[in-house]
Amino acid sequence: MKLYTYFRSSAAYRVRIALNLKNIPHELVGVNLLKSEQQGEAYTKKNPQGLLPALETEQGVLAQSLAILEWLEETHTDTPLLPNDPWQKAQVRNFCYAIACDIHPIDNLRVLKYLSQELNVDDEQKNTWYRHWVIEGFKKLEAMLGDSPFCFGDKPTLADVCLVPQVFNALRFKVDMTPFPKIAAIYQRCNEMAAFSDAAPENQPDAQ
Ligand SMILES: N[C@@H](CCC(=O)N[C@@H](CS)C(=O)NCC(=O)O)C(=O)O
Repeated sequence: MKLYTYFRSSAAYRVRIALNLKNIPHELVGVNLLKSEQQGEAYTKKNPQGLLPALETEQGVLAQSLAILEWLEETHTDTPLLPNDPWQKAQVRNFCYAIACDIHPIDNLRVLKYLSQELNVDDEQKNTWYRHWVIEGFKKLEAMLGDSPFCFGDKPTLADVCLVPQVFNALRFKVDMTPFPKIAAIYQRCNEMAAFSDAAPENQPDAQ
């Protein structure tokens, strides 16, 4: 399999973590978001949405990180990242969607670029926008967490897979994590595992 990725893409980071947790051999192919390579013909032929990540498989190319995660979960069952119980599974998905549908879309590159390039918002205002929506989202996530070592239980699930990249981004934009002790502790615990740390942006071949 080939994963089209950019070191700082948090949606690609989710898939990198899952591939590592499931020990799935794969090749990383860099697509530089700062050079807008995701909009070039070579890439949009594979993923018409022009966004990262995309996973090239024997069956074809799959995009949307959550669709990729679910497909990996169904096709590589040795290390499950979703609980068996339907109710618990729905809790994990609820947490994942809160990140991937409600936090990430309003803070990603094309939104921030539109704010600065089209609406002439300055860097400070742009960063305030970013931090505001992440902090609002993290308040809700913190309230959803119990006292388990990982988001839901004593081993990582897709909830942790989605949480870690979002926290990485928040720290990059200097979000104060003090009000979110549960999220911060889970982030630290996950990063003690090689599957997470190997997937971290600074450890990617295309890291700048
Ligand atoms: N919902 C999509 C989000 C994809 C997405 O927004 N990817 C970002 C990188 S994290 C991207 O390609 N941004 C390029 C752009 O905004 O032009 C997913 O989960 O895969």
